[in-house]
Amino acid sequence: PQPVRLSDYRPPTHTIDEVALTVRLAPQKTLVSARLKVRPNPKSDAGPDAPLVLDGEAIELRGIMLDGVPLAQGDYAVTDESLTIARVPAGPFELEIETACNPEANTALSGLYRSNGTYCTQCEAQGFRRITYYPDRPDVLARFTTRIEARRSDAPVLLANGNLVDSGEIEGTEKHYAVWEDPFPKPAYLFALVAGNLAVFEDSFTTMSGREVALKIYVEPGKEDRCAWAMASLKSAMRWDEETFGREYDLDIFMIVAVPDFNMGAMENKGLNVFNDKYILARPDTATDQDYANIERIIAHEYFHNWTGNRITCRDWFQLCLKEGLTVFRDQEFSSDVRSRPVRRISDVRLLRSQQFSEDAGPLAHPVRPSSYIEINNFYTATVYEKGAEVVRMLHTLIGGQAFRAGMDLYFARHDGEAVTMEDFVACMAEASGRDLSQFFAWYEQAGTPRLIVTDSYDETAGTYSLTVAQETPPTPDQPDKKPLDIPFAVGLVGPDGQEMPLVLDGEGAMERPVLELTQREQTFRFRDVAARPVPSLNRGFSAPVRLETDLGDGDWLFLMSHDSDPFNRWEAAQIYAKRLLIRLAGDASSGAPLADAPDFAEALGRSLRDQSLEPAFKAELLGLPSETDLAGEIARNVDPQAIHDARRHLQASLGRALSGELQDIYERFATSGPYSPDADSAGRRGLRNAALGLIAMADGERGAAQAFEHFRTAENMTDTIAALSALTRTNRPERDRALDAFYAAHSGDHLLVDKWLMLNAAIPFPETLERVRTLMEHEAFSITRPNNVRALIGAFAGLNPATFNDPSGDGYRLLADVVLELDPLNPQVAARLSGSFKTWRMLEPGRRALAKAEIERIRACKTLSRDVYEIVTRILG
Ligand code: BAL
Ligand code: ZN
Repeated sequence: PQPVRLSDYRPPTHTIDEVALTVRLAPQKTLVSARLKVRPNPKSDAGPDAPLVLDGEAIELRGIMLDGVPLAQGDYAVTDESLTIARVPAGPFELEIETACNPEANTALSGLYRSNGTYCTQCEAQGFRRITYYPDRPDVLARFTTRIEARRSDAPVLLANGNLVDSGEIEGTEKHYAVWEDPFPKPAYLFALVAGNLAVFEDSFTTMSGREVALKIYVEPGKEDRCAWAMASLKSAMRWDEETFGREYDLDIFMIVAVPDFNMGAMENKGLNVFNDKYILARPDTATDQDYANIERIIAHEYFHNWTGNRITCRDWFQLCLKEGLTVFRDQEFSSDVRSRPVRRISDVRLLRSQQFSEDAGPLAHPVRPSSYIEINNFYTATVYEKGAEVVRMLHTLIGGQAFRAGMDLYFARHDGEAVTMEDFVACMAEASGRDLSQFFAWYEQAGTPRLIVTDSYDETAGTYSLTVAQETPPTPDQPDKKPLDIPFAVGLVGPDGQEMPLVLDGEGAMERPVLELTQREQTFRFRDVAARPVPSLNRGFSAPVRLETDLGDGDWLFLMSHDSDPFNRWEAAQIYAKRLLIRLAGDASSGAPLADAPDFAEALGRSLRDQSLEPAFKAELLGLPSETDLAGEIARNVDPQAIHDARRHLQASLGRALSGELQDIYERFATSGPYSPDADSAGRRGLRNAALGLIAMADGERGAAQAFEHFRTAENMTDTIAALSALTRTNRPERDRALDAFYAAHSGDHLLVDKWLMLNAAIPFPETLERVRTLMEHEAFSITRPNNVRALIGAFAGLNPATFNDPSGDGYRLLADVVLELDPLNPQVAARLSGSFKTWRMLEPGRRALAKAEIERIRACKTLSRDVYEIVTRILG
């Protein structure tokens, strides 16, 4: 397969003004008639005589007419990927194309498919071409009218984008129809159609200008009682976007459909969002606090796309971060406002570190705006999404909130209805702030996580304190040399008494905002009026997505953990302390040396747990040690995943013992009674209590497991049930399987809970899990064609269970490769994502490295690989 390059971008030869689709649904043969109003694009450099090339894949062409005249076979050429009409009129013309597709056979879940009997579509990035022949690229924006026909008994509900303009029976048949009209021009990737037997949960929203919008959430019948939280989240997101960005919803109806089989989390189709049902359905007895928070976040994310993505879309797929980075930033801000800002920041940074930093440090590293791809679906990555959001956040920090809002207003005013680039977005920010952002732009183009090396010096006599910051971005594939970046570096100085010291820059005076701007390879900042040697608090709030290297010692981190006024950096200090400790312990575990306890760290944690000024959710985050993946990334060479696991277990057990008094006290004090509420405070209290339980269970095998089992037995909501089970899965005690069996027996009829059960099984960190996972693949609860099943069992095994996945026998790698090869012909997108689990193979110690490499090579040797998997394994092998 050939790569597609950003530098080869050309405007489309033709544009489409209107699309009238008629979709006659049938499980194995759906007929699609597409009437397109086409005209040559005056902006094309190909001239008006250019042939018309339409994309098409896995569809059967049944006929074409141009301006009402059927085309003969010699007038056009069809390949597996396209339909070309060599001679088309130099002015506007109408094209009518008849095609057929097979939704039932569509296991790739791209285009039109069936999920548990419901017809639904997924068109981003390039699924529309599996429905009809079309210029399937985001810079072709057309108005769509969609007529759907189906047997009423099969599909009583017929939905598409926009407003319903007609519906009725088709006389003489058992069929009915509905016609939907979307007044907003859109690219094909935002097209959606849903049809099936669905129940609806309804509400309404009055917009800031007083318009009434009907809100409808469609779910499988019987699940209407699990929609209230999604609806409340939607209304809260709609209000927030009005208040924060002045953005009002634009259609009279907003619909969400929840389906069980979906490649992604959700999709922002215009007026008709389609969701993986795990991000819609919630009841206290079926969903955890984490599920509730995810639902709120993802509902908001998809809703926010209506302006950042739909009204203003991407010129080409290289600009994916234009909508994704910006929309993730918006959903982060939303949760920060409606929940706790520091806690959301911590969870975003955890995600960034575990997913994006590891991506950026290995063979799959790519810039936030990539410059080439083989398969665009492989670029829905942590880099585009999470680092993309960090880049927007840095812009916000550099130019300030007011200028940022002015930049957004300008962006919406200038580009509404257009398909644009990152340059267009950044130009709005530059104009609104009056700043030159050309150096900043390198964040979009340069891959790799920058390292900041910070040294300091204090001159007691002069009362000055200097920070020298050097920046360095490591080489990444195709980018050996890096330019210095424009980096907002938020800092504070903490005095020996734990108080914040003033920041007075020598020669410049008191800093208005405590943010240094790094633009050179090395810079020194000198502060004056510094009465005593401070401890620097660096990169506050994680103002830049960088790795920090400092001379600070263990004592400094413990000091910051107790005294930093920036809550994020209090947490960060604990993480860094723990990371240093764990790396030492992993070294000891590897060499068979005894593993020491950590009384100083335990004492500092104990102080924080007793600190009444800290919120429970924040304390729960303090108790969460850096992940095994993060530690592997820090060690970076000759990684022994088992030693990391042993070190982390040891530290958890040791903290559990040292803090047993505090932890039991929390466990008892935070016991709740009364009805469950998903609000952030209540969730934070449960989170802290469950984090305490996790350490208690690690500290004392027998008593801990008994307590966790009792927690499981008496749980009154799914949050506590899952917390008990995850504490038990980390033990090797008989209570674990008793609880898992009881859970499955109670919930085998609920696919979302079955997925939780699969995930818990896959995460058991002992070698027997290899066999367990293979056995579960044969279980009635598992089907390889259901992405949620695959992610829950195989994704969790490879992603959440590093010790077992990296078993020294190589069996974990073999299992993953077997699944990738089996899944690839069925669902290449999900197979490719799974194959990405091999991305850190080069960091491993030589034995495991060789075994992993052999399995990746076995995948690559397959002659019939999809483009998706081919691209990932080729890049991984380098
Ligand atoms: N556009 C794909 C799903 C999402 O990021 O919202
Ligand atoms: Zn998105």
